[in-house]
Amino acid sequence: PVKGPRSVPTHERALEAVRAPAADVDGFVREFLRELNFGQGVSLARATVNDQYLALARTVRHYLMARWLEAIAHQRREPVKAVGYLSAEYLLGRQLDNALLAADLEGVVTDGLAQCGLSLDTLREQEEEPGLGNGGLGRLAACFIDSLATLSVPCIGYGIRYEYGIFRQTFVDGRQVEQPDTWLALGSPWEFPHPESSQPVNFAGHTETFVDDDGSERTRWVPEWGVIGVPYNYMVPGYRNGRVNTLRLWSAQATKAFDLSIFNGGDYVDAVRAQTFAENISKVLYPEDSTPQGKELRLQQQYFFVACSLADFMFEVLDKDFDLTRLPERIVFQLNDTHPVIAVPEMMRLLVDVKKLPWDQAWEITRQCFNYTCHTLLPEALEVWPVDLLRRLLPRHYEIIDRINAEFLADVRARFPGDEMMVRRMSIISDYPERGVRMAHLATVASGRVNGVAELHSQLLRDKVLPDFSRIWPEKFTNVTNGVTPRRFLRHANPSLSGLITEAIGDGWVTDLDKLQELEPLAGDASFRARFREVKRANKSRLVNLLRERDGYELPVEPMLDVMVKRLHEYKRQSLKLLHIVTLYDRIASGRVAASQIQPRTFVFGAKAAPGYWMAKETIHLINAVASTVNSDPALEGVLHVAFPANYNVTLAETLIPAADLSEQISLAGKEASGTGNMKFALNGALTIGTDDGANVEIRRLVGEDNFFLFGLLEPEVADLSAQGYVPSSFYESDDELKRALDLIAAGAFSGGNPDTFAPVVSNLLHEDRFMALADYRAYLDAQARVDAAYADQDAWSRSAILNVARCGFFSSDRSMRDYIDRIWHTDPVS
Ligand code: B1N
Repeated sequence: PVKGPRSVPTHERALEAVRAPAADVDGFVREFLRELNFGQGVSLARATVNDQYLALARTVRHYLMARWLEAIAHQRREPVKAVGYLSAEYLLGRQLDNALLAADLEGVVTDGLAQCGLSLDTLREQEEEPGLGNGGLGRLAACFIDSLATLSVPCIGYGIRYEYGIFRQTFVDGRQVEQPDTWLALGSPWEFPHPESSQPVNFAGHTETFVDDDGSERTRWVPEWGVIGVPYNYMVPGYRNGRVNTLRLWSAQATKAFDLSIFNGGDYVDAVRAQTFAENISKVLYPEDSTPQGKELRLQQQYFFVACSLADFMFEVLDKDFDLTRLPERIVFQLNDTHPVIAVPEMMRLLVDVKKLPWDQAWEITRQCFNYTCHTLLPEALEVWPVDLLRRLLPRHYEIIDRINAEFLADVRARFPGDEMMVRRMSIISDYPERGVRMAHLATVASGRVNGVAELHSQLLRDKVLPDFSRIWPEKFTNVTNGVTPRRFLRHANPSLSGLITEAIGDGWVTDLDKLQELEPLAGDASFRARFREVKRANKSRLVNLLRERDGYELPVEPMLDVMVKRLHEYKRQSLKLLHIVTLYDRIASGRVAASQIQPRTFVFGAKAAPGYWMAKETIHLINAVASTVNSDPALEGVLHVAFPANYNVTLAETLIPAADLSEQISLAGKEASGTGNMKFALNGALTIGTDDGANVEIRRLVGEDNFFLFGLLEPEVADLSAQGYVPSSFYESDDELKRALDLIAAGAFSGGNPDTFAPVVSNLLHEDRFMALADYRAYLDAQARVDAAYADQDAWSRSAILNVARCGFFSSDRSMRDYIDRIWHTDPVS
């Protein structure tokens, strides 16, 4: 019962209760101190930095809360079709600055904290970033939900609340050592747990048929065990538009029934162990990137979050009695790679077994609700679940997949009678090397649209990865080139450049990045170029300071800053970058070139290797070894430096990218699906040295070939060379500098004279070199010589850099979202 004066209608009082605090300094200080005293339970005098940070975060939340509740209420009153983004990863980065930017509170907060004798700079450093993703795929999901909120498109992001995100990387004697990421340890002020909206999730057991009340034969799943999914909500604020969407991450908990039965059995220790077992499901993010982990726990994670999310949307967000035949009018689920594809049989199970819809009708609904984005081209990276495992863990889902497959193959046979090879190639269930469920095939069969993430990738996806599918369903396949959010990666990360841009063209670019085109004439303005160079220099000195404090590097500010940051993977070819550095070192060390003749450069690497990826970890060791040799050579002081700050993450990227002059995007052509780091660098005024791969192709086309350093084999040439039989040692034999560089590493020049240390890396390049680093070495060095020559003319270089900024508006994730909306989702914004 509602207490209080009757004259105030309930709904008005409810609205009053969520009115935001006054957005001025006094209003902020009052609210902040209230949070510190009553929320955190400390006085200002006794508060630790962590207390202050937590109170600040909660205060900032208050400013967004009314909008959030309104967005939820509005969706109930006047529902429109929403996007359900299903992703096993969200690499969010720090939340505080993003929220301040969205709510336009930075000025008020800076002044208000100053009145309390505190500094925003200190407090923001206290935040542990939620690293709930590995790399590009997880960061893309974070950019997409940011853009949807900014476009006022209703979206629920669904994922997993990993207790441990991507590991914290440390180096011990130059080798990677992983530490657990305890991002929740000091409190997590951005999340809202909702245990009352928990969802049960079942596993294992068997299925049985039975005769229903109406006389029809049905199947039911009798599971063996289950867990509870507890949702944690996060605000996803749009940029100054009053829209706040929701990110809902699921955490696994033991069910009461589960441990009670064991408690009652008297075994307390077993009961507690059972709890641990259940809660393992959301314990840790798999640290694999661009490769699947075929582990049972990973399949449990996938089904866990997908089952929670579908039930949440279908039975909580929608009314329990909603007519599910109209489901496609209310939701469109986007499958972020194959990780959530088990959602397809789960939806069929809900519709057929739980809601008792006829199979064909359920299939019709399901097909209208899903679309699939593929993020890879590496055949070994496509998920295939062993039939035995899937059947044991999700017996009913296996039956459903089997029936989907049977009906699909019947269709293929009808269209292509007698072509049993084609049937085998297309089957969702493969027979070889073991019986397995090909998740990409299941996704393609069930989805309205299938897209790649850059033009080249989408074309190769059609022609090489799923050629039979694109032949029977050409209209299913489309491209949506990736994008990055200009809020975090330009406006927030690069305040100096943002200020310069806004001064020149106004601030409309923050939500309409095509406006950057208006900078184009300024590339011809000498005084603008000079100011642009000042900005770059200031960003470099900000980075040099950070790397001194964070990692103990002493780096000069003047040299060209050459950056390669991305996951460590052979296909991305950090080893090719190393061969360039070793060659420069060797030219000087051998006296072939005087140090004074070299264009000074500082190389920065940032890269985590999957803990089980041995060759990647050896490469990290080699980068660190080359760095310490180069950095300790007095002859190279001010000429060549190499920095490899540990634990590259979103937060470090925000300082690194704005400082870069040169962006390294050097994957073997046809291997990098898109890349998104490449976009962030160009947008911040770095020039790219890159292969004809992924989104590099589109970046080069847009910025102009004169403002991009292209090199290397083209994708068809890679295919030809592979077909001929690639012999890496032939390149070693025929290129003296390449031979010298590899010999230097092999001789122990970077390992205190020990030839064994890096023998495996050298031998791998010489005899295997799956990604043709040696074949592209000479072209790469030639392109680097062009870079040096171009950089010598600083004025011309900054002209090119400004043109990169001016022409990269296309790579806003706002544009990517508009493409998804127009071509795939057909959703409308809320006014
Ligand atoms: O997705 C990014 C692309 O820009 C990159 O080119 C692409 O490599 C990346 C399994 C992946 N593809 N596949 C993954 C990540 C985790 C995992 O467990 C695969 N990541 C990509 C965004 O489109």
